[in-house]
Amino acid sequence: MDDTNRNNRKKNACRQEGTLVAHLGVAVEVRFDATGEKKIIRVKRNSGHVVGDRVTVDSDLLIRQKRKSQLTRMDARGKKHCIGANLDAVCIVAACEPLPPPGFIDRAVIAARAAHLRPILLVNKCDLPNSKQYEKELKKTYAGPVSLFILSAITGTGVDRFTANLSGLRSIFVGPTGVGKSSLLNRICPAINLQTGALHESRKRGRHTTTVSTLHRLKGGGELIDSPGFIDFGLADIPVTDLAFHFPGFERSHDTPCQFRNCLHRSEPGCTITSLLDRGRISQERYKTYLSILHELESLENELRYREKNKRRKK
Ligand SMILES: Nc1nc2c(ncn2[C@@H]2O[C@H](COP(=O)(O)OP(=O)(O)OP(=O)(O)O)[C@@H](O)[C@H]2O)c(=O)[nH]1
Ligand SMILES: [Mg+2]
Repeated sequence: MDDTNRNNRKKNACRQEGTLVAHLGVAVEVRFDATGEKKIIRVKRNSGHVVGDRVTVDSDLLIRQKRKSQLTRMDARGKKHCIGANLDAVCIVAACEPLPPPGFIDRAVIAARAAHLRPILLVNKCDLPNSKQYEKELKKTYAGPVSLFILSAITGTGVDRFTANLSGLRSIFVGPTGVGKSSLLNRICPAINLQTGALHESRKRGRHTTTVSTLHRLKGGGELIDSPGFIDFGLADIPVTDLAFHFPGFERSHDTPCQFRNCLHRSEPGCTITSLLDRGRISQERYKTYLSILHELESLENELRYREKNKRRKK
């Protein structure tokens, strides 16, 4: 073996492939494929790495590999956040206490579908007396096109039925603070023992107990990511003409395209969605919600266009 080959072999020996399993701000934790061992590696605060990223580690240098998929949201100030990488499913956790902000579930379903991920709706805290009415409302709106599970992290109701669906998938829990994401993970895998936090007594809101996203292997196969709660699930990079396709409640329209490819389903002729609405096959409530999200996306597109124009003018 000549010197170059020997050096290359040495180099490759200290290169290891792995998965980013926790993001700690200025450091990340990587789990190596070959040994299963974990190592903390320092990174810049805004490195852009997220839990689920595939990485190559060369001594203390971290090289991120191309992502197969990612889930992104936009916060109230218009900043985009990648929440997880190389995912298969997004488990949207909701509860009757604290209730998610209006539109949260719809936006989460749309963001998941737009990223080619399977949305799963989890209605946690079914042991609470006021859960029944909430479950009924969510079932009416989402059950069918979106897989929906009613469960309780406290009593364990419905948890096995849900976890039977996770094998072989990498899923992420998303939801507002206090809905019970970490409690559910603890129920699924008691050994993980994540910190959970009681709701504020008077306002019945969560306390942002989880501050770091972490990826966990499940006994029955599959992986689950616990993430910190957040309330703004702004949609990022979804063209207005794609919105209806991802919108929960419009699935009936998928088989019959509208007359115009760029139809926004307001008053265009030959529109499948308004026709289904007229025949009562799409509910007024779903249509109204669609229009409000459409309006929001249009305003965002206009703002981005305006900013681009200004940038070009300044150059
Ligand atoms: N009654 C009832 N309470 C629950 C259930 N699941 C979680 N809780 C309670 O809800 C509170 C919040 O739970 P967490 O698991 O910390 O919620 P989280 O969604 O992880 O919150 P963040 O980490 O802040 O995003 C805790 O007091 C839990 O005991 C449930 O199924 N039923
Ligand atoms: Mg938590």
